[in-house]
Amino acid sequence: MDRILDRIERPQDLRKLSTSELITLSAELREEIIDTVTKTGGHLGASLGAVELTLAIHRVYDAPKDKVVWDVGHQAYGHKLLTGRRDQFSTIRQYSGLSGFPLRSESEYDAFGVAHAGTSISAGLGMATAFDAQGSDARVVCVIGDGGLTCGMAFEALNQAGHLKKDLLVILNDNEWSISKNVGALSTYLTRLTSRPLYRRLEQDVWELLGRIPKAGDKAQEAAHRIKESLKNLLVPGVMFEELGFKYYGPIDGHNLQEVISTLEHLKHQGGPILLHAVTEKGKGYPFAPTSKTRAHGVSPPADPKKSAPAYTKVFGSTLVEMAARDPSIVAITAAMPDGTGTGEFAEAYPDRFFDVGIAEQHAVTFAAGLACEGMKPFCAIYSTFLQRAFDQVEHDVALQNLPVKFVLDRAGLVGDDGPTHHGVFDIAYLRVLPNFVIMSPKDENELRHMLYTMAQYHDGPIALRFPRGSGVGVSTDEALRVLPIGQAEPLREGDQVTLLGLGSMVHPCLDAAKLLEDEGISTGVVNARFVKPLDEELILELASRPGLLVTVEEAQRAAGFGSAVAELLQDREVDARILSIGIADEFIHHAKPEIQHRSVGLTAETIAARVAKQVRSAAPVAMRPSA
Ligand SMILES: Cc1ncc(C[n+]2csc(CCOP(=O)(O)OP(=O)(O)O)c2C)c(N)n1
Repeated sequence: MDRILDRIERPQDLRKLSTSELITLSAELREEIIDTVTKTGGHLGASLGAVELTLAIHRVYDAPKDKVVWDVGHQAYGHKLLTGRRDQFSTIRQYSGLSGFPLRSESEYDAFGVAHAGTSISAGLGMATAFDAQGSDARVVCVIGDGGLTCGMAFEALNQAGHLKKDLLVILNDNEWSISKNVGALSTYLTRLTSRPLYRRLEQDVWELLGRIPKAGDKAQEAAHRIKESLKNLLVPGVMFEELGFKYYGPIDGHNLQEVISTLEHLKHQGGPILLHAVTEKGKGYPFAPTSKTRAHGVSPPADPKKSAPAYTKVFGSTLVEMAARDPSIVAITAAMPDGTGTGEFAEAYPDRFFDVGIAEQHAVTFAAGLACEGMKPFCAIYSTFLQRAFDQVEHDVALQNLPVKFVLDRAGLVGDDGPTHHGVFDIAYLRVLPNFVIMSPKDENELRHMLYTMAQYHDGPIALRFPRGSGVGVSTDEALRVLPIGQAEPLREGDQVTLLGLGSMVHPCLDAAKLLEDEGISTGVVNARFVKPLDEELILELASRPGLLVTVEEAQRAAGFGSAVAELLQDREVDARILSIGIADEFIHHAKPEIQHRSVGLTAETIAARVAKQVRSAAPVAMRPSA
């Protein structure tokens, strides 16, 4: 069938359409997004909820000259479809296809690269300030969700925007949902704003009344303004945005295209910082289950039936609940991701000991530090990539004071389709440099359970545990939990020519690689490193004193990683050993299926074996040191 969508090559084409055609187009956009994303997986709910906002913005503003800055960017699928990427849309999140997020290198319409929340107002304000300095009349529109607005940096930006008074439109896309239901005092405040018909009516009445006063003079205008202000203060608790220097408009129905377009047309010609509050429905048009805890936030492509092992996330969540039953000092903290981090189960079992702080990783860490000061055992569950944002809090508030905060870093390693914004590959580097930290990584779900128990029993300082996205390896789990000796590795297999020292997710690929090497006649041992810090110095020094090659393997950046720690140890002890460090090189890894990513960076059994075999062959027999 002839679709309007197929005629849209650029946003300017929208100007030719009537309102009823735009409404038809909104239905086509939804259909296209649902059809594609249910196959590829991706962020469905946010994009469906933002369809009318997207259409209205591109109808009224003049991108790419005007800049549209999406917060998080997971709601920008409609934007991609309207900005010349319709033909590639089916490749979204696939290897060498479109990114799931706005990306400057992908399109001139993607004004700012994004995926971590809360950045839009800061970036948009920077652009608006640049335009002002350059005398440009380009406009800037930021679109931020009610979840994104819980980020500290969003408020830092509002604070400066209200002060600088540059022309900036912030559209607050309020659907009352973050990934899960949005929580916190700010969310309650926004709900109050959206349920205040009395104020809207009174405000209307005042202006209507004024309209009837012939040629109202300055004094009457001023009096009316005062009446309006006092009504607001009486009926709207806070008027927070106006006090921060923004003109507040709304709330409007973010699905009423006509209303959104006419509001934007009006606002486009207003100066200064403006906040437009639009109320939308997350997942609009998608038949998500009414019980859905995430409003179709993200959907996965059809599951692989072979993968029956439980997800690491799930094992973490249920083990935490199990430990908490016996230990009332255990509390859990998440930054807006109860389901993603597996702490949802804990929230249900122990609601009084569970804290969803909003998208506020920095606060989460220092909040945990305070809890630890007073003898609680805070398990701070944050994805590896999102903890990056709280580095200073981790260093200054936790490590420096040697507080026993327990960091649980899910999605450590390559994450697949979400791509470089979400890979958890820097955590070893950013945690390893901090004195007092213990850092560990389990080889399977059973070891994860013991490591969690070890964390709970460890009181000497901060301790972090990193594990990968996805399923465990399918081992059976011990019922009784036990403490693992801090800094002790686990030898798994003996070999004379090579020892693979694998960390966490790389231990099993190392075991498989050892078999492949053995088949080629290269005798290979494997050690499960378990700890990045402290290292099992005794064992590593002993391994290094043997003839043959010592190979470290980690799913993280090589720079400042686990291999670097081993190399530093050997350098400090003046041990002259042959070592090879396998990890991720100095580059960002594109989105693709994890299997493709692992192969491309050399972290599969086959690629590890090939690399090691090459090294052994090229070095032997010259560099092979005689045994002591
Ligand atoms: C710093 C950071 N922490 C966590 C996340 C994970 N995350 C992705 S989307 C999202 C919720 C965003 O909610 P909102 O801004 O209201 O947008 P909506 O999905 O409702 O449109 C979260 C927590 C993130 N992207 N960035």
